[in-house]
Amino acid sequence: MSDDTIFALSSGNVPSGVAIIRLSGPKVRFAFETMIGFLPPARKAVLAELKDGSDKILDQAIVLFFEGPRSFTGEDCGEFHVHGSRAVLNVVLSELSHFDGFRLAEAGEFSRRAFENGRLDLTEIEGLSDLILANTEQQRVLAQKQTSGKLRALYDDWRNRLINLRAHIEADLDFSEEEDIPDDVNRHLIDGVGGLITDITAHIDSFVKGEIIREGFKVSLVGAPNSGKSSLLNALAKRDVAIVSEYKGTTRDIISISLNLDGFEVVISDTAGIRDTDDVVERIGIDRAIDSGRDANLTLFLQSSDQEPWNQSDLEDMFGDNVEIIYSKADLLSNKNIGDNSIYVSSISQAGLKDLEQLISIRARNSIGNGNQLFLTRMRHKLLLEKSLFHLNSILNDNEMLIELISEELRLASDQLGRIIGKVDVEDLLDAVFSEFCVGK
Ligand SMILES: Nc1nc2c(ncn2[C@@H]2O[C@H](COP(=O)(O)OP(=O)(O)OP(=O)(O)O)[C@@H](O)[C@H]2O)c(=O)[nH]1
Ligand SMILES: [Mg+2]
Repeated sequence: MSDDTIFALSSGNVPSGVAIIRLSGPKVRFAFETMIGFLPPARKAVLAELKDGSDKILDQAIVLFFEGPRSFTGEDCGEFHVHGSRAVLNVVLSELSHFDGFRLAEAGEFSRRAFENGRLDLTEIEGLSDLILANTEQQRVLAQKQTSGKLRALYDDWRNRLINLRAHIEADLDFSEEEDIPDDVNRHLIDGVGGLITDITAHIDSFVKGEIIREGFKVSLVGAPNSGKSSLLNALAKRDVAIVSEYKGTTRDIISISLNLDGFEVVISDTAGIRDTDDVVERIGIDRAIDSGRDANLTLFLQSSDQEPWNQSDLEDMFGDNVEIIYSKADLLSNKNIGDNSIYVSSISQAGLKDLEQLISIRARNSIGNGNQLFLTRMRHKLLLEKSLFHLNSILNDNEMLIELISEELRLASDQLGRIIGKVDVEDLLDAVFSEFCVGK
C-alpha cells in the first residue's frame, strides 16, 4: 500500500450546490494546517477559508477532520465541502496536487485502503459498490444488508462452525490411541458437515433471486412478426427505442430497456418475430429471440387479433414454463373477450399497459419470495461456496477417510469462506473487486 495522501472529488457532477473533496493519508493534517491554518477538532464541522500558499482565498468551505483509525479508510481523513463549481474545484484540487506526497486517488482507492486497514471486509466493500450503483429500492435494500455486514456474519458463522468441527476431531486425534474415530465424534462430525451442506446449498439456491434484484428481472417480448413487440417496447419505455414498421421481420437484433417497476429493476427485451424464413440473417435473429424467451424470467408472447393463434403447450415447448400470452392491438377488436383474465394491450390507445406493468411487477416480486432472506448476489461468492461444498461433500462421500484428511478437507472448506470475506489470500481478487468503483470511493 502506498504512503501517498490521496484526494478526489467524492460527490457527483458539477456544477452543484456543494461538492465534497475527500482526503486520506498520513499528510491530511498538513493539508488542513496549510490551507486553513489549523487542525479542526475531529468529527466537528467547521466553517473555514481555504487558502493557497500566497494567502489567496480559494473558497469558503465546511471542513471535517476524521482522525485515524476511526475513519472510513482507517487513516487520517478529511473532507472539504466547497462550492460545487468547476472553477472552485480546479483551484482547490490543483493546490492539493502541488503538495509533496499528495496525488489524485485512483478508482476505488479509498475503499481499498478501508479493506487493507481492516475497516471493511470484501462482502461489505462489494455491498458498498452495489449501494452506489443501486437504481431501485430492491437493489438498495439488498446492498444495504450486504454493506452492513450481514453477509459477512453469515459466512463467519459457517467458518466458525467448520473451525469448531476441526478442533473437535483434532483434539480426538491428539488424545486417542485408536485408529478409528469414536462413534460420538463421528456422529457430531456427520451432523455438523450435513447441516453446513444444507445451509450452504440453500444459500447457493438463492443466487437466482439475488441476481434478479441485482441484474434485473428479465422479460422477453416474443411473437410472430408484426404482432406489435417493438411498438409495445416503445410504449413501455415511453420513447422511440426500436424501429416499428408495417413490414414483417423488421426487428433482427435484441433491443433491451431497463425500467423501475414497483422498486424492481426490470429489463425488457424486444426480439425478432418468429416465423419460417429462408433469410439467413433473419434466421439468426429468430434463434436469438427463442434463446431470449427461454432465458427470461418472464416471456410475454404477443398474440395479435389479426394473426393465427398459437397454443400454450407449443409455446411452453419453445420457451419453457414462464411464458404468458398477451393479446396485442386491442384497439382493433370490436367485441373484446374481456370476460377472461387475459391481458389485452394496445400500444396505440395505451389500453392495458398499466395492467401489464402490474403483471410484470407481481411476477418479479413472487420470484424473490418474501425477501427477508440474505441472498447470494455475486458469481465470485457462488464459485467459492461451491468449492467449499465440494470439500464438505467429499467428507460425507468417503466413509473410510482418515482423520488427517477430514481435517484437511474442513480446512479447505473454511478457506473458501475466508476468501469470500477477504481473510484468506485474496491478493489476486482485489483488483477485480475494486475496479468496479468510481474515483472518490
Ligand atoms: N392498431 C394497432 N397497430 C399496432 C399496434 N402495435 C403495433 N401496431 C402496428 O403493427 C405493425 C407492426 O408493429 P411492430 O411493433 O413493428 O411489430 P413487431 O412485432 O415488432 O414486428 P417485427 O419486428 O417484424 O417482428 C406496425 O405497423 C404498427 O404500427 C397496436 O397496438 N394497435
Ligand atoms: Mg419489431
